[in-house]
Amino acid sequence: MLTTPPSAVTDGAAAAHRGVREIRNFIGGEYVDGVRWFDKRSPLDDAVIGRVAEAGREQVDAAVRAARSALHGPWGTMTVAERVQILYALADGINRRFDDFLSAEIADTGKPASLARHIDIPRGAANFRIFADVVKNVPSECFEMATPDGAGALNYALRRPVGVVGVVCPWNLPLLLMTWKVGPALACGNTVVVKPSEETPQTAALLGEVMNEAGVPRGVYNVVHGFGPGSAGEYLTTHPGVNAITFTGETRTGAAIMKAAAEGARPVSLEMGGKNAAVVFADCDFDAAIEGTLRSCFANSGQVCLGTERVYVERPIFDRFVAALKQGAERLRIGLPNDEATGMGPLISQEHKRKVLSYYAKAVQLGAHVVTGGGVPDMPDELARGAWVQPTIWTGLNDDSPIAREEIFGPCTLVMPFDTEEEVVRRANDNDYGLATAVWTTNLSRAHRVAAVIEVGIAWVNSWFLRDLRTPFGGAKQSGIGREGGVHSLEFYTELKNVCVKL
Ligand code: NAD
Ligand code: 6OD
Repeated sequence: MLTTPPSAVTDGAAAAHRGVREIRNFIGGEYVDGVRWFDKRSPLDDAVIGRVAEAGREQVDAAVRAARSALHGPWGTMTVAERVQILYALADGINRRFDDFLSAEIADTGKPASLARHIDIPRGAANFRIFADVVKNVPSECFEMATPDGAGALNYALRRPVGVVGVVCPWNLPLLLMTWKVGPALACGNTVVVKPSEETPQTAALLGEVMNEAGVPRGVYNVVHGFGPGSAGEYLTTHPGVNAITFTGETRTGAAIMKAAAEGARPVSLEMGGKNAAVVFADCDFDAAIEGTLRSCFANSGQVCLGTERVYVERPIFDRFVAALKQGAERLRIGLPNDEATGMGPLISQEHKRKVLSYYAKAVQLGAHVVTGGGVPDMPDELARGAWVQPTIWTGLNDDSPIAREEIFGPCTLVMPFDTEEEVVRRANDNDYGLATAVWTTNLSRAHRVAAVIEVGIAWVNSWFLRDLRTPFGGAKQSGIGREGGVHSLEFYTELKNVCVKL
């Protein structure tokens, strides 16, 4: 029998003696169990910190049915103005529960509190507020038309929700990336079934409480926990009741989801992997380029899709740049989330640590010069089982190396020299991915020239991860399909309908 405890995460009787929390699915406005429990481990020390209720086909089906009936219920008949007020209430609700979201996100990811406090949680609120403003202000096109009888006709366009949207999320910025999809989906009048990453179930579950507090009708927001194949991810993306799927994660997962969506010809929006290049010209503001590159390589332990894993530096400043980057990386304090001095936390899991360390070993086998890092840091005994790795910088490999071609998703980067603008553009573009770049130069013409020809969805000049949520966001080549952000999100989350009125 399914139990319906009142809150997102509870210290259940079975688990309480270990200090372990129980994290449930959220379906039709209530917290429900699944078919089995799986463990959530802390990245800090690998201790079990949660038992998560895995949704089976039955729960996924119930979630999709709840979403469908909410679509035809009060949510579907609400005016845009009423929906906008609810979205503002959601943003306020996240802010009111700021500390709860902060501690849940930190527990799941191990990331520094300073990072989550300034980026992850505020963006969770902003993602509701901005899309409320977008739908409130977006105009509709209208054409007056002549007709043979002289009476004329009027054409206008209406935006209607696409229906039930499946939202499949990764673990690196859990609340930020989930609300980045849920915010616009709800703003456009859709209902959602969210499948958070198995590594980071807590903030999605907690958001259910805020939905109830904000008066969101039951069934508008649903959460099913679990894994990908043979679990909630597959059940959701193959469910015929899901009208559209929005996904963030690895490119090969996106490709599998695209195949699932082809059954039923359902639209997808895919935000996928990257192997992003920074391009540093000798005329850059050197200190700003170092500070920005340190952030783009090591923020969130390198687990940011927009992060830099290739740095091209113009030869006259190459040695000085590598020395300064090394100094900055070695100053990064590795530590616990709530220590304000912590600059870098652990990776998400033991499994991801093994993957990143396999690249550290491969780089050495391929003949890389390890400028700094390349292993695991010394940690106190109680943290020895955590997913800690050192920030790592390599030189001495070229563009053909797997280290320069494959996404590692860790705190590591390969620095390579270049001689001309034409050469660096060609080399930066010689990659299957095309998500983001950061160009560092004080030459305005060059900045515009390079930004225009680099094959990416986002080109930053003299900055990194500076986000205006009204802009198009997405990846070129194998980094993505479609754009979200501002009015671009409306293209995915609404059906445009032409109404033609003969006068
Ligand atoms: P992942 O692809 O392994 O998992 C993402 C989600 O998909 C998880 O919820 C997972 O359970 C689910 N999933 C896995 N297989 C599935 C399947 N066959 N069917 C349905 N669902 C399935 O990615 P991850 O390891 O969680 O995240 C890291 C990756 O995400 C990196 O490649 C990173 O670049 C990418 N990412 C991209 C962006 C972007 O905006 N482009 C943002 C963040 C992360
Ligand atoms: O800022 C965003 O809207 C966004 N989608 C960021 C993605 C970061 C990837 O890890």
